[in-house]
Amino acid sequence: MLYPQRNKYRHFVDLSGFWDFRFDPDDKGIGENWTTGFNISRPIAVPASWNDQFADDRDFLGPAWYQLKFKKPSDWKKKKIIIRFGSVNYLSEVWLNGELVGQHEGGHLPFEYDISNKIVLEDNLLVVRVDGRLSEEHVPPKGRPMNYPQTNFDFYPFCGIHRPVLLYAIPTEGLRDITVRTSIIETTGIIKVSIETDSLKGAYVNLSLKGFGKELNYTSKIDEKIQKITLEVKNAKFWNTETPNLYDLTVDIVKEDLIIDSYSLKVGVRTIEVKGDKLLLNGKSVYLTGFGRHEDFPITGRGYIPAVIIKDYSLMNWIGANSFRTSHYPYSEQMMDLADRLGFLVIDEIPAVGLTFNKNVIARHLELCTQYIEELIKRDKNHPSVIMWSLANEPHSSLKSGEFFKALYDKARKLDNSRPITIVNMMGVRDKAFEICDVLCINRYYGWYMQPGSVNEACEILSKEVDSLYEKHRKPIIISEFGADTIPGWHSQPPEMFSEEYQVEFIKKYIEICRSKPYIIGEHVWNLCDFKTSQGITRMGGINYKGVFTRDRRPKMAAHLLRKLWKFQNPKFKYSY
Ligand code: BDP
Repeated sequence: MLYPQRNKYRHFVDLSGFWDFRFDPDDKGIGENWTTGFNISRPIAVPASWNDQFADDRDFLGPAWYQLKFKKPSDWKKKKIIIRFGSVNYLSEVWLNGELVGQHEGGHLPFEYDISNKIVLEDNLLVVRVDGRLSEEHVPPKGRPMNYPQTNFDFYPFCGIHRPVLLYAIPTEGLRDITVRTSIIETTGIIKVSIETDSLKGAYVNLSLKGFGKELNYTSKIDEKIQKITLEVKNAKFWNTETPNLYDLTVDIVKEDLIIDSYSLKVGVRTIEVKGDKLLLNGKSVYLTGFGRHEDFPITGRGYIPAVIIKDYSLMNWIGANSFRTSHYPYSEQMMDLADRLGFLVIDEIPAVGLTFNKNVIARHLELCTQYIEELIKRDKNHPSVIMWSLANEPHSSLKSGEFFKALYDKARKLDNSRPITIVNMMGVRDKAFEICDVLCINRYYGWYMQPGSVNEACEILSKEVDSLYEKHRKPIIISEFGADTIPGWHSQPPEMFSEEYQVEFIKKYIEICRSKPYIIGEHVWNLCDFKTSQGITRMGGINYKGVFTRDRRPKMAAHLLRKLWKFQNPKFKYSY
């Protein structure tokens, strides 16, 4: 999937701004034809969740309606015109000038519609109905009445148009997709490029790869829908966490001596593989330090805010993190682009959190998870930063999950055989799903939910458990979550739960265990920042306080500890050249 781009042949406009909005508590919008526009409304910011923008109705999850009037740019002639939504949570339906253009399920992945035949030059009216109500059939699913809103997952079910809505124009015939795979032979970088075009028999594709004072060019005649081209870069500058070198690849389509389409892409030459109990980046052992995160910020909820992305990367860099997991859903495309540019390793997760394998929903959940992994790989396949796909976070069952995840794993493997695949688990040694994973990710809270207050006892249990897991599976293990709720400014000596001292002790002792086991290849603290979740007796003020930074990004004591451990006391296999 090619992100919209601006050049001589491709254009886009960002429809972000203030839109018209209204709640539809009686679900009467369709019956009353709001699809053709509605008069009563209030302004809302797009992109952003709707929940915290107003003084009322924070927990209203839908349906709700958005509308926007826009004009088509007058110079977009003879173009294919597409409307693209980066993310809308959860169900969406889109109408243009009263005509339905499409429906989408799932909150964190892009979707787009060809509106060439529906758009007019002046007064276009775009109407979007969004429904974020929770349901057991959805992924992620609704939970039991132990929290409010009733989620089966621990983050607030923010709703709305969360990422930019782009209107874009591309040539009616031209490039449709580009897939890049890289490998390394000694000092040579091998770049395999697959280029998908409309059927343009007789036209040519021109490739140019530029970077580090070199330029490689290649021309090939278009015979098939997909052209496969291999470039060899001698003495290549490889991509890694310390020097995230990126080349500029440009693909031009040339028909009858005229360029008719062009697209540019950043390419990082790197390999990633699991060998024995190690994860190898460019053939060298890499050890992950970092976090599970959330896309979460006051007022804007799960909405895309460029400055927060920059701040989070800056804090992760300050603290010495080299990686993160997109817990528990895919993050924005801009976040992924910056991971490439700044040299972060990403475990890229679909929004499959809280799966129960209940027999009434299992088939629908598998369909949705399959759709999500397809959409995710299509979107993120070209990022050198993506080192692993994660098929789920903490699925509930140990028995039924085997078959479910085998199907999902096979799907992901078929779409991308170049990256390891994992499932982030809480079940432990009995879990069937672990048999198919390439890397074992486990979330552990001994010393918090179990053995509360006793970090030493917790770590003894953890130590034994990881040994038996490794004994059984002989695969590398990442402790993908561990952490303790910590009220900023709350202190105690000796350390007690909820104090900053307890979080420090908890994280320090877990990290000692990680560093004492050669097969543990990563430590991801839960969470980078405090984040909003549903209300419940374990979540004061509806906040999960396991962040090492507050929700407004101020460090707790644990942040300074991590900086010391990650930045200045190098982990066991710190990646270096
Ligand atoms: C883990 C979940 C994560 C929660 C965390 C917690 O993966 O989403 O936020 O527990 O309880 O089990 O803080």
